[in-house]
Amino acid sequence: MRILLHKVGAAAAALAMLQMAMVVAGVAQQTVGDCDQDGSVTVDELVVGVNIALGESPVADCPSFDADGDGQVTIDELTLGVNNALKHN
Ligand SMILES: [Ca+2]
Ligand SMILES: [Ca+2]
Repeated sequence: MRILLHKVGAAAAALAMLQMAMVVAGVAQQTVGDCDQDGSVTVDELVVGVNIALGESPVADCPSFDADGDGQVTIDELTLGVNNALKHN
């Protein structure tokens, strides 16, 4: 009985680690600046990001530009978006 409990505990721990890995992978897969989640960053999406950075549009217009989730789009996040646009075009 004790061995069985030990195995159940190990399986639960392994499952928890797997779930965490999947969450991390999901975050890593998100492309910064890809507003419509189609896998590429287009020029119009970059314009949306610039407008958010300038405070002329709300972050809600393209939350994928806010890579660190602080509610603002900064120059480094715009740069990530531009790099992603260059990668996919
Ligand atoms: Ca896109
Ligand atoms: Ca941010």
